Amino acid sequence: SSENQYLQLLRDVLKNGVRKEDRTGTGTISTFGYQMRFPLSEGFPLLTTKRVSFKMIASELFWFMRGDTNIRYLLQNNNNIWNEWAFKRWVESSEYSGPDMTDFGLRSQRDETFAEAYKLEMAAFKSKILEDESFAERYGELGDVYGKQWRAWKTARGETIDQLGDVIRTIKSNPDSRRLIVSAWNPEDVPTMALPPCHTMFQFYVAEGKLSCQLYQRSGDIFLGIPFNIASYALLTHLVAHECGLEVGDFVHTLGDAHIYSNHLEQIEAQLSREPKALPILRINPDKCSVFQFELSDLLLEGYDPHPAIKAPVAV
Ligand code: DHF
Ligand code: TMP
Repeated sequence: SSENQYLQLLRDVLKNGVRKEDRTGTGTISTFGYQMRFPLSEGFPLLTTKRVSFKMIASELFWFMRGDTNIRYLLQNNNNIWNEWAFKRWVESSEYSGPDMTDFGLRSQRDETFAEAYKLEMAAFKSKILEDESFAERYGELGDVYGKQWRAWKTARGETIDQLGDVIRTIKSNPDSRRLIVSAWNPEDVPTMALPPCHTMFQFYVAEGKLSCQLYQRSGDIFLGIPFNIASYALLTHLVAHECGLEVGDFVHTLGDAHIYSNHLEQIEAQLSREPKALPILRINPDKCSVFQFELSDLLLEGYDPHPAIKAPVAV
């Protein structure tokens, strides 16, 4: 199945990658430039060699599509994948007066006493985001990340551009266009983002009644981030195809710096010892049409029977 493309990426980087230090201080094995292709008609590319949460992928994508950049919506949907990057801004702010949380990502892996204090602070932060709206407005914000750039890119004239809405309209009116692009990389906004966009830009392509999508990802955490990114863009392609009355073609995933963090090696060894299973099938509620109206209950993933999840620390 197309899962082998991902497993091959793991093997290739283990074999041919080079040691490279990185911003988080964790250390990686890295390679530059890599491409995978997932034919979406063969099944939905959610990994089966470890359980990956489809709910988190869907709620993160809905969050992008709403134009939302505040983790409050994610927390309301029990999605914790962006907490660390909002938390980082909070503990670095002048309003924070709790215990010192400098380098919490690395320290919580190395120091158990600190890890306990960090857990408490993070739990308090999450409750405050959920309960206190004005706190959430200030500290749940990640800056002008994906949602903002996709739906309301600021222009020099003080207007906004709905890149995703525009691209969907163009797919319908001019499917042969070679300009079906959405860019999340806004150089003017990069300095104020909690994390500059990893999925930098994507392009749609229509031929023979099928919609394909290619993503350029500048930086990819092969064990944690990439399984999410593959499924997220596969889901986006399905939703846009559904709205435009097209079949799904391929998801092409192009990577810049593709890296394995040095503290994910045992997990990857375990994953590579497993046999992939059949991919699940995605069903979409046929009564809904616009991609901006979908909710989790409109999606059904049939036949997802993965191997167990494999935990790993995320580099902050
Ligand atoms: N930083 C780094 N270093 N790697 C990332 O993949 C990453 N991804 C971000 C933000 N910053 C990042 C946003 N996406 C997880 C998955 C995707 C994601 C962030 C985190 C993650 O931790 N996944 C775990 C647990 C998910 C769960 O709670 O069930 C996994 O096992 O997949
Ligand atoms: P960087 O900004 O220094 O490249 O760090 C970002 C890290 O997050 C890097 O390991 C890539 C990873 N990442 C993904 O793999 N996928 C994602 O969707 C996001 C947001 C981050």
